Amino acid sequence: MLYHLLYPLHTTFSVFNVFRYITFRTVLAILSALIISFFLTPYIIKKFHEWKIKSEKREDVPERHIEKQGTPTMGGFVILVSTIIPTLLWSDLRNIYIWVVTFSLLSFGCIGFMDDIKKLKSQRNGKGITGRTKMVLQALFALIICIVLYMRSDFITELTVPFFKNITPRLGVFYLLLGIFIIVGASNGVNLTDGLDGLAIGPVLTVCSTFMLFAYIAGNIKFAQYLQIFYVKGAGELTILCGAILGAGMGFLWYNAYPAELFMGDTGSLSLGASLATIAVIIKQEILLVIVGGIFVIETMSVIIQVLSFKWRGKRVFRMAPIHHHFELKGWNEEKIVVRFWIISIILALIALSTLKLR
Ligand code: 57M
Repeated sequence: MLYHLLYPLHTTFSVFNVFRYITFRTVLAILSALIISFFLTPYIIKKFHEWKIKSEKREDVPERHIEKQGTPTMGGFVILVSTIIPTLLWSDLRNIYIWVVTFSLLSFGCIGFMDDIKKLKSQRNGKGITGRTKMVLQALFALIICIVLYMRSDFITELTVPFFKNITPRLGVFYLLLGIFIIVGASNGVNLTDGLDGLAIGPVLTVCSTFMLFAYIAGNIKFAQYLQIFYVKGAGELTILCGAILGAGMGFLWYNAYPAELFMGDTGSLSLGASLATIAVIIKQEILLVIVGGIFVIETMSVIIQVLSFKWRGKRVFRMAPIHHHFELKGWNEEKIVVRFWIISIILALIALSTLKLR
């Protein structure tokens, strides 16, 4: 909104011309998201303590988690507020992609919110909405997102295969299935990862920073042609949205770093995962998400392997899945696991960046 108010003033005062630039508005989005998140979170923590919005009590957790019970949850609410306000302030609101990703944040945030509220109401068994209901709602919202994108005349149903510039399989209508799979998968991947202080938000920040750059390049015809990636008209505005997630995420991490004063809850994890995947679908970097979001993939795979192995062989592969619990039970410190996972995530982001030149 401020963009629409301030930029037209450039005809009278040339200084306002600066609001034309995506880079400048991205910096403003990062800073305003950081400030909102930084100052709103302590207030929310205080209120959530008063309203008893605290994480559930469970007995089946590694010992160290017992002392975490009672930590306020649903911090995703602050992440959503401090992402959406700066996005609305600094981006071009005529851009469809801004609205699609905002819808993704809000719709998956609502599913998470319903789950968190249900868990709070059933404190004794910590049960949220059923897995089936969650999955149906996720698939439904992902379908809406994919259909809106698919209906656009300029939507590309080809896939970018990292490292192979000449291989771009065209999926046609099957793209819808892939899109739904990626959005639902990423949403659940972030959710499964969110089990230690700072563990999920760290990789979210690296994915988001990487996509910030890719969105900028994809939306700029000269850069896209030079780096031989798909040009997506209008995708550049998503740089601002990525900046807002980055700022909001850093503000959240300030309080979620060990020992966490607030958890993001499903409200945060489901919405962040879905929105990053939606951005990947728009900027045509679906497979790259698997690389840069490798931590979420590893965590999800560990659960799948564990469940299948137990079903078929009656034996566990890991001491406990998702894999961060395995390292905890091996005696690694929580901070060590988290920082090591962050390091892996940064390395994966560097590999993702290298795909711009190695192809
Ligand atoms: C929810 N919730 C955290 C917090 C956070 C199929 C199965 C693998 C599902 C999985 C599961 O339920 N995963 C999703 C995980 C919980 O955190 C809350 O949940 C939100 C995220 N959804 O924002 O509100 C606890 O995690 C800890 N935490 C932190 N710091 C944070 O910043 O320390 C969270 C955020 C918090 C806190 O202790 O209370 C969670 O882990 O419960 N289930 C599992 O993960 C279970 N695994 C399991 O059963 N493995 C089996 C099979 C099925 C694969 C096996 O290995 O044999 C574990 N869940 C729990 N205890 N609670 C097992 C141990």
